[in-house]
Amino acid sequence: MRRPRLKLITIPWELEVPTLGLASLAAVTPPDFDIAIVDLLRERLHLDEEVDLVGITASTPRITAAYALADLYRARGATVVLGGHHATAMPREALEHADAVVCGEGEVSWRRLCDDFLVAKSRVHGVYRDPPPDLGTLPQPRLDLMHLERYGRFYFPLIASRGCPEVCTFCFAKRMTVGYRTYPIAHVLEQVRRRPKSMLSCYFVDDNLPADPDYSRELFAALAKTDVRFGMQARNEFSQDVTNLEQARAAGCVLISSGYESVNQSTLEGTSKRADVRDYREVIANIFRVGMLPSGNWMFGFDWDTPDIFQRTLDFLDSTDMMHCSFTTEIPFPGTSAFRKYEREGRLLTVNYDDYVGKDGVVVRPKQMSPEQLRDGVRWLAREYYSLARSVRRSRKGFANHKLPSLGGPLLKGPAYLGLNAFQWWQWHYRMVPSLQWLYRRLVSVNKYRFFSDLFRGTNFWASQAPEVGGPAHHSDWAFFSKQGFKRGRQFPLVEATEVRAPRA
Ligand code: B12
Ligand code: SF4
Repeated sequence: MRRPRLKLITIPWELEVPTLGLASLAAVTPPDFDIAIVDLLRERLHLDEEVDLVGITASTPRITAAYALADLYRARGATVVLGGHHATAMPREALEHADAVVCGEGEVSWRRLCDDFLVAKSRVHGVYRDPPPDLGTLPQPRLDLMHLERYGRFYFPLIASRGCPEVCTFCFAKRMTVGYRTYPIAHVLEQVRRRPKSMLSCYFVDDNLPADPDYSRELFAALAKTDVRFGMQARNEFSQDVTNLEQARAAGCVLISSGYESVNQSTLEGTSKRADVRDYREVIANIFRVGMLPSGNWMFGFDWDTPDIFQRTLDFLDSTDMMHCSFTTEIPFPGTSAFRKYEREGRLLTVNYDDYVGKDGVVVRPKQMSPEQLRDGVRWLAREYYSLARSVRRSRKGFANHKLPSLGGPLLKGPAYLGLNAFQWWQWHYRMVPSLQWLYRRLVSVNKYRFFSDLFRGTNFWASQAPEVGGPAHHSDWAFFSKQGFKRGRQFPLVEATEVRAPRA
């Protein structure tokens, strides 16, 4: 008898990084299965390949595509399971497209589900919700099942902890997991050891890696004995203590990304961020001084934000050494307390998940400005921050800081910082400038075809199969993936409130 075939599929947002979630599930899958992990933006999915069990992951802005794919596989007789953040928030909705939905951290439920499947596929149904796994017993994620050579060389995912002890209103972390738990340090070191040598740097996907100072001290001491170079996410209080930063730097940390969220103290308090904006300047300067890149995430459109928030943020950034930023409107993801609040107040402009993209997409009616002001304010800020003059200034500062790392050798240090800024510039401008949108569309759709082995794998299901099985009549890969607004005229629209349909939790 042939072994049951399992496909684990991710529908990423953009050309991103290897998905650790699916690699973690693959690691606990019983050996009875033939497993393949497919990243839909990295390779072609041949729908006619025989498959018995399909697991699909997608975040909210890709969930509509995930549902369509799930419907297709079910129509073809496969058993379909959905998991991840969105499915956890909306299990009943997800169950309309799948035989089973796994809520929260997946390992324990997935193992149980696979065992059910091996007994009889009809046993796989309904919502699986189990206690989170003991991180000390988890095997190494099976990243070897992904085509790692198809991803960039700067981001190999590592993980040392799960969860976050904080309770920010817009964040889903507390719904996904219980408290904050850490992996044994030996497990992390083994992840580091197994990374492909072609990877120039790694990234810890942990929400807040150094949430437990004792653990992080021990981890950094152990990492300092390796040659790994990495980025991580840390709350800003970690960076107030220069000793912490020096330990992280000695361990190989080159970038600290923090959710500063706002320069408006009322916003920090209103969203339970538990931070003091007066500390931010010192925190950013500390990171830079120790020789790491400070990267900041900023959100706009909260109830306490007035139209001057954009100028205030730019002034703040100009006066700091912040090297890298991401800007977005507030996106209340389903399952968060923010989502429930806006829903109660009737302020959600849309619950079409394709619009929950962030950046300049407005999905909530702001209190103290119009939706247009919010969208244009974020765009203005991104344009200004990534203007040529500011990019050059930041790159020069980076070049002059002798403690900062130089990817590719000292001569390439300046160009590397310019490249980082140019990349961010591009990420914003292809959303705002129609000709760059056009170019981006082409780049994404041809991406899959640059790999010789994929050229002869037959058609991808997005191209022709969907209408045949009653799925949505999309005519090309791109048309399907671009639903959320890359089509001309639909670029992150300000959707009218009439489009609201009630989501089911
Ligand atoms: C690293 C990261 C990224 C990276 C890489 C994403 C990737 N390809 O993995 C980058 C920077 C590219 C990124 C981008 C974005 N991200 Co992000 N990201 C994360 C982060 C910090 C870690 C993800 C991770 O690797 N976790 C570790 C693994 C082990 O856990 P996991 O992925 O959750 O998988 C477990 C379970 O979810 C479950 N599971 C997952 N899938 C499946 C499938 C099946 C079948 C089953 C059974 C179980 C299952 O089992 C897994 C093992 O326990 C999370 C926050 C977090 N801590 O999870 C946010 C998070 C996932 N991102 C989020 C968002 C919104 C985005 C963006 C949309 C942001 C934007 N506006 O551009 C994009 C879109 C990404 C996409 N894939 O479409 C949100 C998702 C919210 C939501 N409701 O969907 C999160 C939760 C952040 C937050 N707190 O709000 N992200
Ligand atoms: S500190 Fe970060 S990860 Fe923790 S709850 Fe707040 S936003 Fe989420």
